[in-house]
Amino acid sequence: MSSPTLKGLSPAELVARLRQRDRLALARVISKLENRDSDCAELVRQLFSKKSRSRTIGITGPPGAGKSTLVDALTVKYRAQRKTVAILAIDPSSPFTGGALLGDRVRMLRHAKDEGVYIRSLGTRGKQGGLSHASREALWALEAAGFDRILLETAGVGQTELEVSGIADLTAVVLVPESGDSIQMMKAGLLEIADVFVINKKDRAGADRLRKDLDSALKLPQDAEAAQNLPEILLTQANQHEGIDELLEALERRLELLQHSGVAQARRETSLLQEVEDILIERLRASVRESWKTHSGNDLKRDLAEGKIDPISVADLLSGN
Ligand SMILES: Nc1nc2c(ncn2[C@@H]2O[C@H](COP(=O)(O)OP(=O)(O)OP(=O)(O)O)[C@@H](O)[C@H]2O)c(=O)[nH]1
Ligand SMILES: [Mg+2]
Repeated sequence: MSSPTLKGLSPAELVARLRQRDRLALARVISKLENRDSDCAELVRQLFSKKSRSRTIGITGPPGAGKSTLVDALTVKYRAQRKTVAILAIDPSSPFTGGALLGDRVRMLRHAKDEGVYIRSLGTRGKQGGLSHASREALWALEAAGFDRILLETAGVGQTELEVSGIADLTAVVLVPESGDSIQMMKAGLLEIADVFVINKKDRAGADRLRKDLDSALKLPQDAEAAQNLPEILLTQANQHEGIDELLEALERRLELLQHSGVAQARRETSLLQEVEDILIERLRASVRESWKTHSGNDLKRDLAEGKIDPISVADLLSGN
């Protein structure tokens, strides 16, 4: 992945190459971000400096729903429109990084020689805060490299997906007829994050039923503005490339709508504020750990364990209050 010709390049030089679409430089930069390399801060400064015309589409949903198959099918369509595509797969559970999972890799082989497609996956390495930082920053790297569309795939349904949906311009939630009833989906927070719903595997029994359930769940009493912006529901059979044209059109329509209504800008701002907060919280954590060392930390820990002092008083002492 790393090229000898990149050795010794400064962050500014690496990013300059990345902006020229040098794939090795792009891969190198993302790896450094993922590994929280000491160059990270400087890389981010360099990456963040320019406005981007890239649009990021988050694709999320339960394991095996067909997200990767959809991403592949969408990529084919975007390429037919001469749009460049970056695919970023975020796998919170996987310790493996630097390449797509095996099945995906086979499926993606068809794009291997296409300069207009870049595929990358990110694991979390179990570091706190690692996922959100690395994934946000990796997106900035892909934006700096000028991809028209960035497809961000996240596996599973949980906190990570909700978090990741915050960094995409638009989130498509993929469900399958087996996904269960709409009440469960509401509980999982999916209704709130979805801009577009995809019911994939429409060849299976229950797709229409799910569409009806979803439709009525979405139409529960809403204010007039919300009612106007209800997410569209699309049915697809991704492995046969069925319904993909309609899905792409719906995604593009929604991107346009979000752009014009100012929602896109508001989301970006919220995401950036969140990033600043994450950075500050991480720094505070580090400084808290440090203060246990510098003060009479061990004595305090013992007193706390023996009930001689309460937690609030310990915090006051550690923070110098
Ligand atoms: N019957 C049917 N199978 C499909 C359809 N779309 C995808 N599949 C199959 O479903 C399986 C899972 O597809 P993936 O695209 O890997 O699903 P995924 O959501 O990316 O899975 P994870 O990344 O593991 O969460 C594969 O065997 C696909 O071939 C469909 O529309 N109908
Ligand atoms: Mg997948």
